Amino acid sequence: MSNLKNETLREALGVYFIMGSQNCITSPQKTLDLALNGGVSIFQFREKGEGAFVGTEKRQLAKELQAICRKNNTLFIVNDDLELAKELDADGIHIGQDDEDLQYVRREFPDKIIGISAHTLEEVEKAVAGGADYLGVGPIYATETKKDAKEVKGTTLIEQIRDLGYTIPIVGIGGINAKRTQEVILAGADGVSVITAISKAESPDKASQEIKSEVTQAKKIK
Ligand code: 3NM
Repeated sequence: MSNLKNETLREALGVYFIMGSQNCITSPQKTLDLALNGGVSIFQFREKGEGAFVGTEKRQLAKELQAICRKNNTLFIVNDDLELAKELDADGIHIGQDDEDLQYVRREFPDKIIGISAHTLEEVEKAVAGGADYLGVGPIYATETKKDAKEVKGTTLIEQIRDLGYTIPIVGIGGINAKRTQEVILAGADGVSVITAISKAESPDKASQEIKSEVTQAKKIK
């Protein structure tokens, strides 16, 4: 990815909303619409876990959420489903360490945004060498959302990555809400990835607005 694209992506990662129908307390379409109005800058469709749609229902929901993103000029990323990402011509794909091999995904999607979750410095090194465009680093705080999440690390790994001189765009993930946002950005992240704090908020628009404001304030301090 060129430097120009890299800087555009860094900016877009500010408030990174992730969800699937299983994370929402009202309709996912409504939740996403409100979240985008509030200031979410990039969205990842992650239809995964207990109660998640599969097959046609999953595809249909993905299409509808992508249309909402397009209407709002917001990047649409698909979690760990290469076929769906290809079919919808998504803007990018996010993979975990146990999903498809990064180099294979890069070959399949030479021009798309590819994000990967990283939990150790070794995984970071491999992700950078393998051509990832951004890293999801976590879990920063305890999370109820991902049952097989790794040990909580706070912001230590993000700080280590930056101390080693890596400039790859980073989003922190895991248990992040508005109050915890500044700490993550000040540690060296470009954005915060959030599920529950937006998907289960009484007002997803207000929750997104608050997180956006914290990201903006922290970036001014940096
Ligand atoms: N990945 P919430 S933590 C999807 O550590 C995901 O890689 C994580 O959800 C990781 O904002 C996580 O509700 C769940 O805590 C984040």
